[in-house]
Amino acid sequence: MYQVLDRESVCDYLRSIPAVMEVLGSADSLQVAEIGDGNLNFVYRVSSLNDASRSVILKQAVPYLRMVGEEWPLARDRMTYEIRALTVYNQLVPDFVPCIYHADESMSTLVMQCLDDHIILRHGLIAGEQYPDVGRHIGKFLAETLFRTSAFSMDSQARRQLMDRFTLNAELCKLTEEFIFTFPYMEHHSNYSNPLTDQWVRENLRNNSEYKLDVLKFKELFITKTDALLHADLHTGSLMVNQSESYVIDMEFSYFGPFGFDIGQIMANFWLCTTSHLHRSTNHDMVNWLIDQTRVVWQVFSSQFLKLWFEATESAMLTPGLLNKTELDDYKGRFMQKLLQETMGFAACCVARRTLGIAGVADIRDVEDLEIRSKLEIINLKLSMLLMKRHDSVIDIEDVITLISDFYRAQPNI
Ligand code: ADP
Ligand code: SR1
Ligand code: MG
Repeated sequence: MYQVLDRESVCDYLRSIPAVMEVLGSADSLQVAEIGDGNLNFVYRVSSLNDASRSVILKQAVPYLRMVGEEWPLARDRMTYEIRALTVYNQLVPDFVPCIYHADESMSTLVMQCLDDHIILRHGLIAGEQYPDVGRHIGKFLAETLFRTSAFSMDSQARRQLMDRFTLNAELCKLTEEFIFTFPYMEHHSNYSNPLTDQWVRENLRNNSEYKLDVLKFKELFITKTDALLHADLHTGSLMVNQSESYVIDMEFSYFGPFGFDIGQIMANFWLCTTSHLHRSTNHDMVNWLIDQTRVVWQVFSSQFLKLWFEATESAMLTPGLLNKTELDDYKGRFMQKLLQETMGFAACCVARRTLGIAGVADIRDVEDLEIRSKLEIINLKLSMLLMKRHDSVIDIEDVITLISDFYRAQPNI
């Protein structure tokens, strides 16, 4: 029976779960802190008073959108999809996700490994911290999760059965359809407003038919393309990192969608932070490092994806004897170029939504001076429009990196 937990009832709830008590040890000395800073759910860190290293995270979905309140109902079955995706990820990429101690779809709760030695990547990047392996880890995570749940890897029936477990993540897909692909490009009461940016947006972005029609093309891809199981909310707030490890959290938006959406979303978030360092940093070290990490993400993703593809001889897509090596190599080359182009288009949408929509990013929204913030916002929007304009002509990742580097080199320090 579903019950909303609070700081008091969390302990009683956990005490009734033997697998969790094995981690926490003694049942009568638990401490609880609500640490959720996300938009949707409640997250508690529960630890032993005697031994703070014994800790777990309990995440519970409530039947509304946390960032707005009870007046915005939202089905709590989003936790079912987070549990399912985290279970799949634990099979595919156990080194990159927290392990599950307990999951209860009826209570919409997930109890998982507490990442005490890690911080949210967004927070670290804003502070100017660099993580030497993060781009490589993200590239590997993307290749393994996307390839192994795609028709290039799975057989047709098994893949459709897996898809079936994610098809009805309907409310969260609708949130994305609206908040990433619709509202930011029109007047809408939910949009963020900075009076110093609004007029520029009206004149240059919401009046730009070519740009809006391109956004619609990507909305269509988001709705219709079912390449692989996506995380679907893969931004720098969904990664917890330290100098040697990277963990992906918060996969409640998971569904079968286009490969490029996950890749484009994370790249967009690196570039949002790049823009913020035109103001936050006094030199271009962080700007250059962030851009370079997006190169690494793509390089590692594409080489690992192609390696897995080379090893997969039979799948829903591939039947031995259908294509010779030259034909297959030709197909792969065109496929990877098209995927990079789609990635750029999705990145363009993600940059715009985090600038104009309700769910902004701290990288930009935490800049208190409205004039400075507006300058950064307009840079983001110019970047989004540039990416969208050029997305279908990029040839390879060096082309993209040249485009991005030239763009940032042309911006003043703010
Ligand atoms: P939401 O779905 O509401 O966005 P998140 O899954 O992003 O919630 O979690 C909110 C916050 O809780 C994260 O930003 C992070 O600080 C913390 N958190 C979530 N999962 C863990 C974990 N496994 N270990 C440590 N902290 C976590
Ligand atoms: C109302 S949209 C809230 C946003 O927060 C989540 O993290 C997703 O990014 C979603 O789009
Ligand atoms: Mg979330």
